[in-house]
Amino acid sequence: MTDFDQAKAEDAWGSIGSGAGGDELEPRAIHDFVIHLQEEKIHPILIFGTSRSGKTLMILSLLHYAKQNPRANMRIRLGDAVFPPNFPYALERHRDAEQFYNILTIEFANGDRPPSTQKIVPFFVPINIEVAGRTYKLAFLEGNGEWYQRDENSFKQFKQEIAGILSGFAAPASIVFVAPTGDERTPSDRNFRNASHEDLAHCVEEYERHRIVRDQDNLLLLVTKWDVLHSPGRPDSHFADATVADVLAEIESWHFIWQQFANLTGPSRALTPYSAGWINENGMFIRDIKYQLVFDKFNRTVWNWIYGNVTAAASSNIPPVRETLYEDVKLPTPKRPSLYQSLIKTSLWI
Ligand SMILES: Nc1nc2c(ncn2[C@@H]2O[C@H](COP(=O)(O)OP(=O)(O)OP(=O)(O)O)[C@@H](O)[C@H]2O)c(=O)[nH]1
Ligand SMILES: [Mg+2]
Repeated sequence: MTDFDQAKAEDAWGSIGSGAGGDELEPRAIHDFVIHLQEEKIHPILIFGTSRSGKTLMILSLLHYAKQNPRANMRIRLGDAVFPPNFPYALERHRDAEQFYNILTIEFANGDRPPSTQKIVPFFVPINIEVAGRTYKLAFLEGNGEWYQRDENSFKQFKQEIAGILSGFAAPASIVFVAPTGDERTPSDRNFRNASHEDLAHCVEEYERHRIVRDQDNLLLLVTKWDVLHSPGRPDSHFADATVADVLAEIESWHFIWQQFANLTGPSRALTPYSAGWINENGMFIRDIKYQLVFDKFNRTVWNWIYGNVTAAASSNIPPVRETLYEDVKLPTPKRPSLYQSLIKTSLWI
């Protein structure tokens, strides 16, 4: 970190808002936490989305894929605690991370859906990822969707831990905005989706407000529950091999989140459809080995994005070298810019 970055990081603490719910944190504690992340070279993956948008299932599906799959080409394990030991609830937060990594991933593998995340404080699931003898550290943010939802016409402020990272973390961060295509229980009901996207657009605004230096960040608009929109069981290829046109046709009408995301300046932005599993309107997983490769592909795509971000953040080259984990889901170099490329600089089309 340069002196300039250090000065900026020190300056930013005054502007951190207070957290909604939970205890008020000391600015010094948040400062030390963010410096700890930087010193330990832990790459934060901040995940925003309303309740039932698919945050927890996405993390579980990614971890399950990496833990179980020989095609994953990487080894992962739970990393050390992300919060310094004297940080409020540090022990409880790490226990939550252990439970998430050791138990919830197994329950997910057995076909159980996780209960709605109900925590007093956010926690991170720290992951060490080893590829070709090199280890990188990252941490997935896990928290309640309710923290990002409008309540009687007003939004809650971001939790201080999150605002602290956005305003004080001097290295690049990864941010995932989770935008569901709908609710599997009532697929034709637009209200769930619209409310979720409106609230998510506010998260993008908050990101912009807190994150002044954001050029090196990578943002992903993750279009979750893709199976609700395009059933895997249908004979067309919209589920398994969505084209740019398929996805644009859907998201162009998403006025709140799509406009907010597309108009954002600074960081690299990407977009991809995603499904953690085929789940029907009764909340049952439909397991069909025929589609496993498609679900694997969704996970490989997101891991590729994460790995690219983590390796670029760790790179000492200028410009930083972004490495690829999976060639099969690598973005082909376009021959000429499409409408999509003029809207989004980085994409994950496969
Ligand atoms: N069809 C389908 N349903 C999904 C998918 N992902 C999540 N769901 C459904 O949505 C529900 C909520 O998913 P979660 O991952 O727990 O949502 P969350 O964003 O973590 O929600 P909170 O913890 O309440 O903030 C799950 O129980 C599933 O029923 C998906 O890829 N496809
Ligand atoms: Mg959750």
